[in-house]
Formats: sequence, structure tokens, C-alpha cells
Amino acid sequence: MASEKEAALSATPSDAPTIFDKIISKEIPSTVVYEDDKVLAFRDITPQGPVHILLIPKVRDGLTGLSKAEERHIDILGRLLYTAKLVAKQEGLDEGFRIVINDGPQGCQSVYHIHVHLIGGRQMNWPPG
Ligand code: TR5
Repeated sequence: MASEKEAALSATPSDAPTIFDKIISKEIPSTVVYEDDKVLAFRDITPQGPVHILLIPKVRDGLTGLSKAEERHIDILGRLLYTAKLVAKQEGLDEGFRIVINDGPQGCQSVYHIHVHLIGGRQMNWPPG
């Protein structure tokens, strides 16, 4: 099986439906940690830390990645970050956490439905790889 990095490097930026549509519709199971009418947060299947959660908008609305953001997306972008803070608290990440939004091939994005990575529960390093 290809690693996530290999998957990202071979992923083509696209408007096609992604695996996240099936996670939103519950056609594919995921471990949901937070859900409201706009945002779904679930555990990453390949965790990069003790806590690794993805936060996604339930409606993609053209937001395949951050580089595609337009003014109409400002509310959902703010909501994703604010929800990340709520989920970090819920997960007990009181010592800090890392927020990541990969964008495009050089950013190592593999799924073209914008998502915020919330990673925590261990000491992070800087610079990232
Ligand atoms: O590389 P980017 O930033 O695009 O992140 C995509 C993330 O989606 C990776 O961290 C993957 O591990 C994660 N991913 C991929 C799948 C998946 C998932 N997280 C939860 N459940 C998943 N399922 C069921 N299927 C995936 N292909």
C-alpha cells in the first residue's frame, strides 16, 4: 500500500468527489469526535500523534483546498479553526497542539476537500518536514 506521502505526491488536484464525501454521508465509517450542521471532525486513519483529528466542512462548495478560498468561504474557514480549538479542549490538549492545512502537491495534500489537521498529545518539532 502506498504511504500517505506517496499518495499525496501522486494525487492530482481535482474537483471530483473524495473519500470525505462518503465519510460525511456515513457510507464509510469514521470515528466522529464532533459534528454540527456545518463541520464534521473525525480521527485520522493514519495518526501522526496520539491525537490526530481532521476537521472538514460538510459542504465543500468549491473549497478543494485553501488556495481555492474565496470571500464566501470566510465563515466556514473561521468555523473550522474555532471548532479545532473546541475539539482540542475536548481532547485534553491543554499543553498545546499543531494545526496543519496541506495545500496542493508541494504542500503534500492528498484529499481535495479542504481539511484542518489537529495533531497533539506529543512534543512537536519545528521546522516541519
Ligand atoms: O494529506 P492531506 O493533508 O490531504 O490529508 C489527508 C488525510 O486524510 C491523511 O492524514 C489521511 O491519513 C487521512 N485519511 C485518508 C483516508 C481516511 C483518512 N482519515 C480517516 N478515514 C479515512 N478513510 C476511511 N479513508 C481514507 N482514504
